[in-house]
Amino acid sequence: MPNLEFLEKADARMPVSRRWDVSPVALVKTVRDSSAWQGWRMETVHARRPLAERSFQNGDSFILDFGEELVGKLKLTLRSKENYNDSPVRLRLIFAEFPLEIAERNRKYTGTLSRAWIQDEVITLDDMPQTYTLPRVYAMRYLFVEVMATPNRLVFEDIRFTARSAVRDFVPPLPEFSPEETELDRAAQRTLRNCMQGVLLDGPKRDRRLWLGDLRLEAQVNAATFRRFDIIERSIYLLAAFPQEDGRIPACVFDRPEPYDSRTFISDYAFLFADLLWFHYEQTGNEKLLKEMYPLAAKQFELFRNYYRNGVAQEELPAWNFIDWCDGLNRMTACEGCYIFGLRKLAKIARRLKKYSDAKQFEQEAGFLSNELIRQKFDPKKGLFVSGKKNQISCASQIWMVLAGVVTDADARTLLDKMEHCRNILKPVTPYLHHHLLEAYRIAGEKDKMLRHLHNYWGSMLKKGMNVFPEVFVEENERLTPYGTDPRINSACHAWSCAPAYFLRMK
Ligand code: RAM
Repeated sequence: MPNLEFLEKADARMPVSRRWDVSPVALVKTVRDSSAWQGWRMETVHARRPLAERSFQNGDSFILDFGEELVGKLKLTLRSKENYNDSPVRLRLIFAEFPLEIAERNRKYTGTLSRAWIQDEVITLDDMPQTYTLPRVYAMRYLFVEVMATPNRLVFEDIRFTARSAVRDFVPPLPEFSPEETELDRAAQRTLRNCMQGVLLDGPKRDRRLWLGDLRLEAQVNAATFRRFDIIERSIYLLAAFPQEDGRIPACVFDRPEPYDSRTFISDYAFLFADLLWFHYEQTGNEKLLKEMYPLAAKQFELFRNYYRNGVAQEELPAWNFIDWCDGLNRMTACEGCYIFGLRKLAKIARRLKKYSDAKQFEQEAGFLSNELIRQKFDPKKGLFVSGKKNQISCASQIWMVLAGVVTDADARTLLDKMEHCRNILKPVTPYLHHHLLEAYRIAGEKDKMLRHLHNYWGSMLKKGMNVFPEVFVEENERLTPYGTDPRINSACHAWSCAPAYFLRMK
């Protein structure tokens, strides 16, 4: 049974959806370009000529650029050149976040997630003239239109996109931002804006749901930009409304048509719940929420405490352990880092709520685990932490050892330096883990490295032509996808990648 009180509180925080109309800014075409993202870019054909001045016949197609990625609904106003409609009009539409989705539209789909995520439609319209709004919400910058069938020449009187989000306006850049920083900030804010719907979505194209781990990072960027704490609280209440029978907090929930649970659980996300709460408290002072959520946050550690009784787990935790979408990553050390990191935040919450003996117990446990990790998992020769039976070396382990405070200050700086210069190390795949790398640099007092990494990693995305930041980005492997072999399934606007708007404001 869901917690009805929390559901009611979530309801009370339902944001108003802002709407605004956007017209296309140019007619474009796809062009092969080895320097562009995935080998494709859009080239302008006409910047100004109104579409209504032309007419189209069977087999014709065109692509519109709306200037930036938006989330919303498409409205078409159509008429036939002659007023005699012997048969219906049939159109093929593709809504694209990035050029490849249109350029490679006819390739067989080879992804592992449902093909229904791919934003293409065939629509059939009987009456001309008519204005038609497609029922589905799309995330797109480019629209491909193909006239599959028309009884006579077809005119597109008007094509517009009604964008939607809980926020409309970006917050201004800081005066000291360089032009590139302003652009990084803008793309990051756009990414977050597009994901700010009824809840904080992971991505508006896919999966369109609220994930706990994503929310935690979105909450950080929100605090530095839009400051819509109502939506953060709504999201927290929704997650907390659906604990499993043993008390596990879901890794994700659905918001529509009515909130419901996914029965998905991710151990590291669950440990980080305490940090999400503490961060929200620091921003808002909402102690009531802390009190309401404390038992659930504490429960997540209780469920796994036994696995860490010897200081280091002997086997993988029996759950989905995420950390990053990196094939072959051993997640044991990083997960323990998340456990300790979360536990320290839980101790802070306990102290704030005057639960002093709980706080003390959590602090002691975190201290014990930290010492054991250094004793059992630190390789003094390499100067790096290892993970799993095969002593795997990954960036993920080092990042989480710093974040968990297992190593601090000069030791943390040395560790991050060793990590940077280690040749055979497993690197992060998602902006999610890269966000944590920035955070590790920040708390180790390496602000220059933090900014350098931000400019390198997110700056390359801009150079590749992105105006929002994606779910996965590995410069050397542009077609990488966590879901099979079809990059069209990837989400190009994924809020766990909006880090720049947060870290740039921390200088
Ligand atoms: C994917 C989503 C989401 C992430 C999970 C683990 O389905 O992209 O962002 O939190 O995986």
